[in-house]
Amino acid sequence: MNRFATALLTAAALAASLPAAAQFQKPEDAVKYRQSAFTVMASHFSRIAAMASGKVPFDAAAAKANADVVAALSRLPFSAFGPGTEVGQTRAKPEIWAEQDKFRAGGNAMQDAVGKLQVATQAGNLDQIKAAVGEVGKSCKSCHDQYRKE
Ligand code: ASC
Repeated sequence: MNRFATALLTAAALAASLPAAAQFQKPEDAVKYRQSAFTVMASHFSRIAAMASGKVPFDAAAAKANADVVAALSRLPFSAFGPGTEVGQTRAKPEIWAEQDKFRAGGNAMQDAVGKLQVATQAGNLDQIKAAVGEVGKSCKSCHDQYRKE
């Protein structure tokens, strides 16, 4: 193999293994991205939580629409916690990067709980939605307790 081909293959292998941070031009962009995803997710989750707690009347179609948004957004933040994105004044604790597998497992648990919430809203059953909201809330809190500064 000539030197050019070797260089090309090396570049391709490198590109395939690029850290998630490479999806962002600057580490600060990753921070903004993940914070934005969590902010919008929390907004839509809180609309369902308000129905579950009786603060606002139950609207099955709205609950489902909000759960769909939460489910889509729940998949976004974790690629933005890649190596090198431990920057800026944020509440993200260094443990996120020290225990990446454990952190990611917490994210998976949250996504699973959100999936169950989505199913509950598809059924339009308020009792099922209340239970699922409780489980999603627990999954949020679990990671916040471990990985988010006060
Ligand atoms: C929310 C929200 C969170 C979680 C958490 C649950 O609505 O914004 O971060 O629920 O408070 O304990």
